[in-house]
Amino acid sequence: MNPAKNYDDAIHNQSYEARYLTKRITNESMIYDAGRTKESLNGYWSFGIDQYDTCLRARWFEENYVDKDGRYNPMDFSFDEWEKMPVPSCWNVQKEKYFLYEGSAVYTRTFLYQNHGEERVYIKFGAVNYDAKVFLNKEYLGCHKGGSTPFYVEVTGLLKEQNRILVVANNTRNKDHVPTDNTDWFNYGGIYRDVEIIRLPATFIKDFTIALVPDGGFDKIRIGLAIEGAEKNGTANLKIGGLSIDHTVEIRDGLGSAVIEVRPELWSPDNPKLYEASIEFGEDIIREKIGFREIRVDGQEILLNGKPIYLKGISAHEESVKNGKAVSDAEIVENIKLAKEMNCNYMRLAHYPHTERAAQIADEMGILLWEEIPVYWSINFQNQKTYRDAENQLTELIRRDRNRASVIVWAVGNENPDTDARVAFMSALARKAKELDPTRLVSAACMLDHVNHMIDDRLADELDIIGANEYYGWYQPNFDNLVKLFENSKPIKPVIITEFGADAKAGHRGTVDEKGTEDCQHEIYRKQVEVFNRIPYVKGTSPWILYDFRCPRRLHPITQNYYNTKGLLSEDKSYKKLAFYVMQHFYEGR
Ligand code: GCB
Repeated sequence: MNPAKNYDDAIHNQSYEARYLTKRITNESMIYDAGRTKESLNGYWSFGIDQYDTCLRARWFEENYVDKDGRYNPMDFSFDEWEKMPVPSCWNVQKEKYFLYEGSAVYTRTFLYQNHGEERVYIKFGAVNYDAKVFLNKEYLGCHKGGSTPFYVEVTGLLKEQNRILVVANNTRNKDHVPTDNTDWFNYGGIYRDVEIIRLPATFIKDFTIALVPDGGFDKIRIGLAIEGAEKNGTANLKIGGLSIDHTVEIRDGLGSAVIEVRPELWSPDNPKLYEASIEFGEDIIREKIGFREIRVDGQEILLNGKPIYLKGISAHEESVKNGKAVSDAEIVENIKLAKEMNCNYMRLAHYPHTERAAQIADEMGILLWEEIPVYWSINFQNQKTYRDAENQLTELIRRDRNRASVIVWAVGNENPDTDARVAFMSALARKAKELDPTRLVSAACMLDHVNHMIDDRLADELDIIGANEYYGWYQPNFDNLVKLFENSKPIKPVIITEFGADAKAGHRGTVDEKGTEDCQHEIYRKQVEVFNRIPYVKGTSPWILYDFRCPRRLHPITQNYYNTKGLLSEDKSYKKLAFYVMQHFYEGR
């Protein structure tokens, strides 16, 4: 054994992780970046699977680290000789040997930087699953937890002409994480969304909200601003060309807000009208396309722009066979087109925040969205750290997407057991969502009482819409109990059937009783929609799911083969199953 080589590891074997947990990157360092110019750090990064976390233990990021006693802890290779991995991407789909890998991987690249007069600089990561530790020029900058939301690292004063950035990305599942170690989807790994540099002036717009005031009048827009930097007082200027708005907003102690009387043309799935808006403060300017619409609940009705709407939806994971979670714009457009072909006006983006591009594209194409955080099944509701992690992910999602007209629902979880700890945990999240965004609806996909056949969840008190997942005809074999469930339930709020469905291998045919066939799936869909049509308080559905998706828990060799086959299309979306047409027909008539 070479003692020098193992020196650091031996000392820190017990505690090396703790060293990196002190600096957390949270929503506090978030900056509003939609509509800003950014520079890409995407491309081919040097990449190494680091199964034993040697980078963190032996400080590879310091590149031949010498400890305080002068002992030398060498790296016996150079990063530049490593294999290359595209960023963004999921390592699982880049090489077969990485397909099932869970653990740490080191990503690093060099880049040149020249100051163009900016005084603050950030690096944005669109998403890294699950845990990311970021190093710049041998210095540790911090750790972000949460696999689907963006994070921002300030690098002001740390950039040189030649720089090395290094990220340790770790997708190990953990019972205290959000999601926990057990889910019904594939656990992809890597830096799978864009990495970008953002250059800013000394004082800049840190946060920006703009929305129609949801009072039923459609004649007021509220804008909110948060400024960071030395100049905390002054005036900001909002311009919306198409509405002849040129409005001054007073900024005091870094905050400003204004209500502007104006009657915009309203955004809806049928008329996805977007206005070009710009907001300027000092040397900083953000330019964005903004839609204005109102979403509200009145008794058991959901009102879009004051009119009752039935949410004709479909659930979708963020996945493609080729790219894993690193879906392209073309794939998002394809999904929305397929949903529209099914006559949908709405999609449920399950079970975690999808890329911000999804909501931006939905704004353009006109489809309503449910966005969700991965408070999925039995996470550790007792653990305060788990709560903080969930709340941070919720905050990062809402602050990222709250100017998107397409997004109408923030969902705080899916199918969680009804314990006191869970009710407290998720009620706090629902309240947080309302605090961050009073203009949208809050919901959760609730589990039903399958003993008494009732929609009965204590969390419902905190929700605007009750989401109900039910699998009558599939996991609950006696279909008649679905009718009982609706008879027994007396919700005072709108209910949407957030999930129903059945497995069917594409092209696999048989009788309606043969599980795993398209015929059985078709029959379950046919019976389901027939019942929904008779229940006045059901105000929408988002069946499970648009297309088949990878899932390590699905082992049936013929009908599953490590895929959840509840899709209405095959996993590559090339084939529509019979049930697709049931939904197309059902939605056509609503
Ligand atoms: C559910 C879950 C979803 C699963 C689905 C299934 O209730 O919410 O994530 O994939 O059931 O297929 O069992």
